[in-house]
Amino acid sequence: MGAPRMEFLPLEGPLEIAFAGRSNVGKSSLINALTNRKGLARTSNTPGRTQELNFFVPDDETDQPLLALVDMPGYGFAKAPKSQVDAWTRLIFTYLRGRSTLARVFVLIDSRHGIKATDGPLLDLLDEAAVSYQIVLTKSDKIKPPALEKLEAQTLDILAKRPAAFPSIITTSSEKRSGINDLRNAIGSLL
Ligand SMILES: Nc1nc2c(ncn2[C@@H]2O[C@H](COP(=O)(O)OP(=O)(O)OP(=O)(O)O)[C@@H](O)[C@H]2O)c(=O)[nH]1
Ligand SMILES: [Mg+2]
Repeated sequence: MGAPRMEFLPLEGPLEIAFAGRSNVGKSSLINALTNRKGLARTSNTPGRTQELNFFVPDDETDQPLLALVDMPGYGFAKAPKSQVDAWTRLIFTYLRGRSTLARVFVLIDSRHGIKATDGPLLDLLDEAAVSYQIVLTKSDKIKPPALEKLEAQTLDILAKRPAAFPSIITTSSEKRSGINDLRNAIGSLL
């Protein structure tokens, strides 16, 4: 189910796990890797692909699914008009601040770049609203192991000063399918 604006949000029900991060960081690709479904969430080389909050609920025999994975538009640079990007950002922030069934936000960070100033407003919001979040490094196939280790250590230092941040990170590559089981285990322990 897709929600382009707050009034289209589904009723609160299953626990929700949201995937947030800059445009093009790999949110939709990670949801596909997690679910083993190539085209479940639409991905693209062009930043600004995902344009609404998309709620993915597992097929289940019961009427009450246990969880929903929530793909979101990105923030920061996107190939879309500024007014539209501003509207997405408001939608994401309003949803994240006020959703009582939101169990965890995975904040995706590109392994090549680390946490940047554009991630600040999201992390500030989550810290201020005491919404539990965990950093997931993406595209780890694009960086050499020593540089990756350095970035992991730098990222943990930044997180130590952030009250709502989970004190460990998960490093992934949707392309090489690495770290996907770590992410599944993190979701499993939340459930
Ligand atoms: N090499 C590599 N490329 C990746 C990986 N994950 C995603 N990509 C590529 O990065 C681009 C963006 O991926 P998306 O999953 O669409 O990113 P997104 O964060 O959902 O982007 P928006 O919806 O635009 O905010 C695509 O070209 C993907 O193929 C990865 O682990 N490794
Ligand atoms: Mg996307």
